[in-house]
Amino acid sequence: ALKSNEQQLTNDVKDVNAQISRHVEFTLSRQPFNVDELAMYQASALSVRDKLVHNWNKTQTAHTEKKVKRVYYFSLEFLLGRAYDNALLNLDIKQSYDESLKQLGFSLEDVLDVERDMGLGNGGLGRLAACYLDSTSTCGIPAWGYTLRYSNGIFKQVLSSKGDQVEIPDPWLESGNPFEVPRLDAAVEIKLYGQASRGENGKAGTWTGGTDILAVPYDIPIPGFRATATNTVRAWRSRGKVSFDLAAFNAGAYDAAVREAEEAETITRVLYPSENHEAGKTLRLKQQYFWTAASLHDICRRFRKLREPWSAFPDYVAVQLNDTHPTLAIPELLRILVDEEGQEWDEAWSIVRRTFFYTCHTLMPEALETWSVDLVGWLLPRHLQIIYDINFHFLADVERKFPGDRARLARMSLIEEGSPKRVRMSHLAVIGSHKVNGVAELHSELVQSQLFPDFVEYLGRDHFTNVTNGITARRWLYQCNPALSTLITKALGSEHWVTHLDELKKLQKFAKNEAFKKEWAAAKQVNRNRLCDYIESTTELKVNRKALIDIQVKRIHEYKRQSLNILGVIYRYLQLKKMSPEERKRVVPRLSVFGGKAAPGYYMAKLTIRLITAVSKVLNADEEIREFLNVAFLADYSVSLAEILIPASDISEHISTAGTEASGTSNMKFLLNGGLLLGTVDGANVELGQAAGEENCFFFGVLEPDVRELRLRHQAGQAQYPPQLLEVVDALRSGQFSAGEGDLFEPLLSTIFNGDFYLLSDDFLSYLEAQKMVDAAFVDTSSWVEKCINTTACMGRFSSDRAVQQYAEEIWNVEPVDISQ
Ligand code: 26V
Repeated sequence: ALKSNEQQLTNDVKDVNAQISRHVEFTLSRQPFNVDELAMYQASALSVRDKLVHNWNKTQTAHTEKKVKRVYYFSLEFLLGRAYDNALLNLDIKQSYDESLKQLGFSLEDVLDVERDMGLGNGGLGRLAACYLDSTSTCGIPAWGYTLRYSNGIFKQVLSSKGDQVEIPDPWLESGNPFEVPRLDAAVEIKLYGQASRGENGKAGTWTGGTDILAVPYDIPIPGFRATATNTVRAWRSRGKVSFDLAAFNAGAYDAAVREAEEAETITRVLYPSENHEAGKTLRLKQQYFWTAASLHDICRRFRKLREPWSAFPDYVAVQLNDTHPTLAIPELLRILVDEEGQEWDEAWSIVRRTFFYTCHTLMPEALETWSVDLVGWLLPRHLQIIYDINFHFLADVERKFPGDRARLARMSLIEEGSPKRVRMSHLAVIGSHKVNGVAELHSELVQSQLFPDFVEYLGRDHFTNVTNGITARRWLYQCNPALSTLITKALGSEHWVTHLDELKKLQKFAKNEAFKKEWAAAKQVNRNRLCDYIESTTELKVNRKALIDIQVKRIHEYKRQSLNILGVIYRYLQLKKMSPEERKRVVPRLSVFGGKAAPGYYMAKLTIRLITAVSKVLNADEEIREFLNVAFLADYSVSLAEILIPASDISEHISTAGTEASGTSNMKFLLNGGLLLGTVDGANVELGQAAGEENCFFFGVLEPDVRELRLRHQAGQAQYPPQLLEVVDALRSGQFSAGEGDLFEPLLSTIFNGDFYLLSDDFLSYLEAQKMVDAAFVDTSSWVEKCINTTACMGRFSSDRAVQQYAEEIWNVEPVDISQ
């Protein structure tokens, strides 16, 4: 019989050497003299995977034997970044590998650098999914992530010589991925197109004809920190059902023979690179259905093995919908229950509503998904019937509760009337779920008052709740910031804080300890130097290493207001120019760092990048000024680059117009790493300020309740523009930052003078004031460091462990499982 190979997994250096050599010889089929860094990465990573697989199998066996309830996190994006270093740390084997690679003639650091990021996401929403899976494993919560295995992740960003964004494809799988396991045996068939018929009075309907596509799962292990529990991200790849059409092939029509397979494979060929903007593309809808149908197929197969009645489905299955992207799962589960499993409509609808939970991640109207009825009917004819049937029952019920209120019916309907008619995915997600949550306290309030007020009245307040986002301290402190982590562990006496982040509170008693403060500042300097080295090796800049490092990194979007930041930089520059050399010496030197991608079709975002790079060129060439003010735009912001940037900040900027940023999560990461917050009263900034103490943050800007009124004032042409802003605008219009081309940035400037939807002019002065306070505070190093320590000490509640435990208890009703017994 087959036996476990556990004894081959020990972590003594000589055993690790042998494990790696075995993979070099037998998996890679290479000769020992022919091993380059890539081969060493692959062989050593595969040896790490072996150890993960061992824990992984134990976990899955325990979950199956104990018949536990599992949570399934449906997310079109999982921004996992790199896996190798994370696995080494979580398994506590980094030292063995460091020593082993040394003995084999390599440096672990260089080998880790070979790995490409898993860039299967755009930004906050995808990285949140990755943090949450990390926490489910660490906390022992049985969980699966379900997503798509895009062969091209988020594009690589490079800058043209003019300073414009250029997008390059990211074929990240080109040299293989040692951290995934293909499960060819678990492939499923997914249908598209075809014909549908309704059953009589709520009985089974049919869906026939159409095209069948194969969904092949690739599994990625997600290890817990120092824990056996290892959950899974299952990523589906689309394939043609037969690799080609044999009849066509035999008739000599070779290209026609492979066309259908090619078309099928296109579904998972690329991640949509836009955020907060509805693309409305057929391929995106195909992705959404392909993914949710394959995932539900998997979940139902697992459930059937339990031999329980379908009414028990929600006792074993909780599905979290990460935004509206997976909403088709709702009609798909209804279809399975009614058409395939013979359940009555009412019973099936009740099962559906106890299974799903929906997280809303935005307030932007343009990011709320709707799909044209014609497109849905063509691609998914049976699902369109089911959506209409849900709507029929739903509107009848609304009519019973609010008789005669036609306007309300029109507002709430799943179908938006118009030409073309459209399906409102968020309405379907709200009524098809057991609970709806926003991602920060302020956001959850606005979800109820601005997005779904009718649904709050209809379904009751309890249908809506808040779970403030969180981040994993494993990647976002322990892994990315060894200098500070070591100091914290030394001060607190153990690594317990890594899984119990509230323990950071105990750092408060060191906040006035001069020796500790020195060490804290030294750790920060290590991280600042690492970033400065990176900047000097990737740009033409020579940076002042004593400068205050001010960072804004996130997707480029008008509502996030990178433009406010860069206009502030220009203002600072103009003031420096007016000063005498003596006066300048009293100014706090500043390094302003920007990073972030613009959606390829987002003109204003791309122009913002051009503005930042243009300003950077002028400032950095100005010999009088450059020791006092530098601007760096770092290309290709990614998880790996964030790991270098976040530990190095003195302040970071989170300056969205009040009421536009749902939460933000990098704000939490920066503060956890001992940087201070410069921000508006928006998203999770509010709670970060409450936790850290407002005396330790720099807040500015108008408040959310005033935004409406201010926008109306702009529309009425009654707005005031501060002279400081006009001074900056004049400089830009003079062509000073665009080689004399005075109208280059006019489209950006004109949004400020035409409606100023994001209220730049209203916030400009208070932004400059806040920056002045930053400078003043930074001069007093001792009290600055104290603020930093006290801030880090208060970040416990922003742990994703807290967030997933809250989901598990208050929403999913899923319990942690002890794998060891
Ligand atoms: C929407 C769309 C619309 C169609 C085209 C592709 C696409 C891709 C993503 C999205 C979702 C946008 C919502 C989003 O990313 N929200 C962010 O979620 C973070 C995690 O909760 C939160 O911290 C950010 O504030 C929020 O902007």
